[in-house]
Order: sequence, then C-alpha cells, then structure tokens
Amino acid sequence: MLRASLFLLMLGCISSHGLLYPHETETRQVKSLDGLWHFRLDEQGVGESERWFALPELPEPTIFMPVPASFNDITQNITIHRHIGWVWYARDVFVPKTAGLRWVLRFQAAHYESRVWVNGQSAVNHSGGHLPFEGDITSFIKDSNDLSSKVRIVVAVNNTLTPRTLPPGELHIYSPTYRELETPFDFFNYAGIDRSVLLYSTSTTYIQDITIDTQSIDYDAQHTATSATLTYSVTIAGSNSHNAVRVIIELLDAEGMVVANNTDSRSVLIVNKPNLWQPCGMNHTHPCTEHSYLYTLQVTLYNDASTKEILDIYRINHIGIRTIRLTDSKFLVNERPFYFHGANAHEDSDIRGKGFDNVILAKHFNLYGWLHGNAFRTSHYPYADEFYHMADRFGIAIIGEAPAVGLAKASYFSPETLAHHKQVITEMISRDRNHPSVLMWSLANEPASGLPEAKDYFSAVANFTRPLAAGRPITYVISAGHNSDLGIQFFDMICINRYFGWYSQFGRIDQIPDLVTQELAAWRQRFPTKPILMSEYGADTVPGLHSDPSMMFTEEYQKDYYLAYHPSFDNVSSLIHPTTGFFVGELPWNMFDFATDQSTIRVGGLNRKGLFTRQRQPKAAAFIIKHRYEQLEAVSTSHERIH
Ligand code: GCB
Repeated sequence: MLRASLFLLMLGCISSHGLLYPHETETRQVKSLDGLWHFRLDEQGVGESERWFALPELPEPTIFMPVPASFNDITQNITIHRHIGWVWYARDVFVPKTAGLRWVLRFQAAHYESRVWVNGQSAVNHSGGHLPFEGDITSFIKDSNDLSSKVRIVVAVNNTLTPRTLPPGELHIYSPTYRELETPFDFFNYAGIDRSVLLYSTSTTYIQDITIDTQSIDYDAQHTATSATLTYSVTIAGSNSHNAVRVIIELLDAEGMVVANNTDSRSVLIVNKPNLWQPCGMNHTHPCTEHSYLYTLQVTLYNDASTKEILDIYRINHIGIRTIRLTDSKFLVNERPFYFHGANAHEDSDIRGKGFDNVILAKHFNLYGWLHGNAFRTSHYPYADEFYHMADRFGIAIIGEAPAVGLAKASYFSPETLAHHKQVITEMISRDRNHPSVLMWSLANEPASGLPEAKDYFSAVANFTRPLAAGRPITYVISAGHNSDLGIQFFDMICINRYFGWYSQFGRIDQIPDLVTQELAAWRQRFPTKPILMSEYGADTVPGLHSDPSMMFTEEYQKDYYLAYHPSFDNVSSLIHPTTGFFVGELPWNMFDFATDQSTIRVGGLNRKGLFTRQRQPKAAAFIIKHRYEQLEAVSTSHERIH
C-alpha cells in the first residue's frame, strides 16, 4: 500500500533533463519547422560515409515528405512502405543570430535512431522512438548581416530495431532482396520524423526544468477542499545560472489571479480553498466533454534582486491539484474511489501512420467524450505531448506506458536493455510528470514475465522507478498467468490482458463469465493487497460483417463478447462493492482499428479490435460500451476516511 508519507519522500528526486514543452512566452520564440522536407531512402546505408549531411542538397532521387508523418504510407511505393534502415530528411531555415539568445532545435520524436547535423556539423543524436530530444544550435548560426545566414538541417533516421532497443526487434537477411524485421509486438513499425520539429529560443540564462506535485489536500467534513500544499522545484541553467539571479514563482487560477507565490527555487505553495483537478466520468465529477480545473504556474527569472530585467518566463498552463493513493482494493483520486473506464489506443491513422496530427488529436478526445470514456493507456509507448495537454483539460486519466513492448525472450532481459529501459523511463517521467492526467506509470506491456530472467529484471526496473515516480503507482501489463508471473510482486497494481473467447475458447461467449470470474479471483488470492485492472480485452471485428447467432469477426460477436465480461467485473468492482470489491477498471482493446504487420490473422494489415474503425466511425459494440459507461457514471462513490 502506498502511503502519503512515501509520496513525500519521492518529491523532487528526479534529475532534470530539460524536456519542458517549448511554449512561446514573452522571452521565448517558437518556430515550427513542420512542412515538406526533402527526403530519400538510403538503401545501401552509405549516406554518412558519403557525407550527405555536408552537401548543399541530398543526392537524387529525393521526394517531398511531410513532417510530422511516418514515411511509410505517404507514397504508392512498396519499397518505401517496408523500408528498413536509414532515411534522410533535409531542409533550410533562416535563424536570426541575436545577442543574449540561445536557439534550440527540438524533435518531438523520430523513430528510432536519429542523427542530426546543422550546417554540416553534428548537432544531436538520439536513440528511442517516442520521446523528444533537442540540441543547442546557437554556435552553428551565422551572423544575420551575413547574407548567407541560412541554417541547413539534415536528419538521418534508422528504424532498425535490435534485441537491445525498446521495443526490440531482429533483422533477418535472407537474401540481397529479402530482408525482414521481426517485431515481437502487434503494430506496424511506422518510422520517420513522426512528431513536430521546433526551433525555440531562450535567453542564455534560462529556466531549464520545473517539477510540481500536490503534496497534500485538507478537507472539511463535507469533503470540500480547504487548502492544498504543492511542492515544486525550478532548475536554472546557462551562462549566469550560478550568479545572483532571482526567481519568482506564481500560481494563477483560471481567471489569472495569483493564488500563491514564492521566491525560492525549491519550496512549497499553499493554496487556500483550491479547485481540484478531477478525472471526468465519475458520479461526483464532470462529464468527459467538459473541462477539469487547471491552474497556471508562472516562473519568472530576473537577472538580480532588483527584478528590473527579466531573463526568462515560462508557464505551465496545465497544473492540476489532486492526490493519488492506492489502498489494497481501491484507486483513490482526491481520496475518492476512481474507476478507469475508457479504451486503449495507438497513435495510428490512415496515411499518417504514427504521424502527429491535430485533426486526429481533436477527434480522439471528442470520441472519448462521446463514449463517456475517462481513461486510456498510452499503449505501447509515450504519446505526443499534445495528448497529455488535452487529457489534463478534459480530465481523462492516462496510464503512461514505456515503450517496453515485446520483451518476449530471455535474451532480451539483458543489462544493455535494462540500461536503455532506465533511460526511457527517466525521459518519460521527466517529460510527463507535471501532467495531472497521468495517474499511473506502466513500465512494460506483456513481457515474458514467467521466465526466470524476468524476476531480477523487473525488481531492478521497480527499484529504479520508485524514487522517480512522482507520486504515481507503478505497474506493468501482464499476459502471463497468475501462477507464473515473477515480476509484478515488485509493483503496486495488477493490470491483466485477457482474451477468453478470442485467442482461446474460439466462439464460446458462454465460457467467458466463469473464466473471467476465476481469473480475477486467482489474482486476488495471490496478491490480496493490490487492486486489479483489466488492461486489455477485445475481439477483432470486420465492420459490416453480421451473423445471428453471433460468430467471430462479426459486429454481433464483438457486442456479445463485451457483454459477457461485464457482470464478472461488476461482481468485484470497487465502485459497486465498496467494502469487498478490488477491481478498479476496464480498458477494451482497442478504441480504433490500427495497422499491423501483414499476417493470416490481420485482415488488410489491420488489427480490427477497434470499437471504431481506423477512420473513427463506430462499430455496433461502441454503442454497448457507451451505454455501459453512462451507467458506470451513475454509480455514486463515497470518500475514504483520510489517514
Ligand atoms: C495484446 C497486446 C496488444 C495486441 C493485442 C491483440 O495482448 O498487448 O498489443 O494488439 O493483444 O489484439 O492481439
């Protein structure tokens, strides 16, 4: 059981990595480099030795490639679609050289291995496909009175996965024309510059990182919050950071009024009568189409105590005051039981692949609102920042997942993978920890956790993450059986993926209720102090395919499948049975159909377990889930006694 005192110890322990989102402020400019870049494949892998990064143009043949987007589905060319290896992107940009400013080139993500050159010189390299990286490029910028002050940016990205990457993969070279990347996970290995590229400026002494957590909330007898204590820390970096700089920290309410302030770079803010951030879709909170309450944290950096000259201003406009606490049977948000009812997702859509797109983002949240869905797991990797900003606003709970999917073999539990796993956990938490919507960290999906190697591996992952976890419980998502898993003992929650009536008991909807009931009871018996969540369950469904009685792959089967699981959930729900229940949520697999490798079980190269098609149109089961979630919202919760 996690206790409030434990959360206190955890505060402020994370090291800074400067992953603050590049917001524009009075002192910071942000320039988008999204658009059409020059692009080409490097099938022979010769670009670096031939110094393509130093040429005025990439060698032909080049094409225009949109950024952000995965490159795979943009053309009709199957070679580009299934390319494995290096691809090259290039574009020019004009950047003014300005005294007192530094310019940072930021990639919101590129999959998987990235090398970036600016004006022919190496600027930044990164390994990992789903988190931002950046480099200070000020020294590469020429004087603005030099008429050739153009900055050339060249990026090489390689999507080859290895047993040491996350996710892992293995390249098989069968002949000069037949290579396959074996990917032990169930989504297409989309690649390229999938997220935005930004150029932003800061002063040479600047705010590098900010962390903020709700330490505690006091309530009156009616459970109205009377005050809240937030702990924060601000890291300053750059040329003058060790000299007499002064920082002012202000918390602004939704009307822009200062409700708390401080002048220490690491301290607390006390807020009287706080408006709490609430997850949506609970009886005592707001619908998922409306907004949660957010504050803004404003940090202003002055060059000295006289506060005459502002060096830097940074604002986080998604501060939510809320606490999280697990008991042995409940997931409490603001000391009230929370029940996760949403659907898992993927970053995936037609043409764009995993490319970030505001259209897809807005539709995503509109559909969760329509569904009354209050949660999603960022299966199976951290999503683009914008998803977390929207989730904060609507109050949709996020289980933030590390890209450790496909740890399927003993040889993958290596010291090198563990070191990289720790790196991505650090980067993920550093980027996402200030989002109130992130309620839990999932550190892997369906590892082979029954293997002896998994025990020490996950013990090490849990020990490493706990001091960084910023008040969130930690878990990983399990496919292993209740008597074979060796790693979850080190974590806080049990999250299980189960496909009775799909990957087993084909067509036997009638067998589902007993199997689900037995499964939940067995896990509970082994771990009586850890709440349980169904983190995946679902059935492939071809839209428009019908049968009565229902048969696998039809819309009727998907409906019957879901209806068969729900009574077993309700029998042990912590919401419906506050004293005996231990089941804290259900996340269907998947919200949307998504692309996979081609295989005999993936019609048209899609996993079709979506409640919605890949084009975001509902299948019949979406209406079943919507109806259920409306009913779940009506279940009232009482607040726990505060310890
Ligand atoms: C799972 C995996 C998910 C797959 C899903 C399926 O258990 O976690 O990545 O897509 O099953 O549909 O097979």
